[in-house]
Amino acid sequence: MGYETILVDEQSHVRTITLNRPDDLNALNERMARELQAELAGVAEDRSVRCLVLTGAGRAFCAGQDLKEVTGAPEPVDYREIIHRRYNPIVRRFRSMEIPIIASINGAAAGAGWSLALACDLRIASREAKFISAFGSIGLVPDAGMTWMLPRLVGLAKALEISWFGDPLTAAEAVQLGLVNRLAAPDELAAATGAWAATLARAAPQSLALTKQAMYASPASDLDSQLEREARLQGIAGRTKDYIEGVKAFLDKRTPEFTGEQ
Ligand code: T3D
Repeated sequence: MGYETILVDEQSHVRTITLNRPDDLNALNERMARELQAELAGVAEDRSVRCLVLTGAGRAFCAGQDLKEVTGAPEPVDYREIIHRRYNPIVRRFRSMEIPIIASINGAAAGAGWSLALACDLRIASREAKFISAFGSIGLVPDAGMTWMLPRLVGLAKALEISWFGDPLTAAEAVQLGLVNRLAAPDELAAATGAWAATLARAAPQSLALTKQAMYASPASDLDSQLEREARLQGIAGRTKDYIEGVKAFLDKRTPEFTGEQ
């Protein structure tokens, strides 16, 4: 499929989606939201993809909603409807996809752009990246899942501080707060992301998927339910060919070759 606002690349089972409106710092417009949704739907169906990377072209990751698109509209913009149509399906899709999703944050992540990065499973950032809530500065409420993810990652008080004051966070601060997993020098980000993604793409797909399922279920779960969930998921993992391969490779003292076959 030909896209206008995103680039898609695939190497060794790692699909990379690059937000590609660099002149507007990859701000999200209607077309980009639609193209992103279409591509994600394709990835979700494609069993050959074992890891997804989301990044931005140029000097920013994503500056959030395209403010040039919404200003000057003849009618007041119905943000509730826009959010239902554009952002929520993307965030829900990220959460329901079984494969690991890495945000490779090459520069500024603002507003819904930062929310998208938070909706990914893991984040690696350029040391020069910065994170700006941006919603409050223009009189809006954090959206695209930010009020769900931020308190879970940094705690309630810090989430409120970030949202109310809107001060940009540096990449180093983001790591310290647990918002970003790893940092890389700007010119090493792509390679570091590639190496990280390749490792995940070689791992046992069912093990990754079931682990993702268990981890995201955890905050809303009590201990007993979570113990039950672990037992149920382990029952599934323990019946996979990859489990047999993993044990065999260990005993043979070799690297396992996981296929994701049931
Ligand atoms: O609509 C809804 O559905 C409601 C939901 C909203 C969700 C949201 O995301 S609200 C938050 C929207 N985003 C922002 O408020 C962030 C706005 N941008 C910035 O604060 C800054 O651009 C950055 C901190 C991200 C980067 O600053 P800087 O100094 O490096 O770059 P700049 O000079 O501000 O921007 C460069 C260009 O990108 C500039 O265009 P120009 O003047 O060269 O033609 C600027 O207008 C454009 N740009 C940056 N952000 C956006 C944008 N264009 C459209 N929309 C943007 N969000």
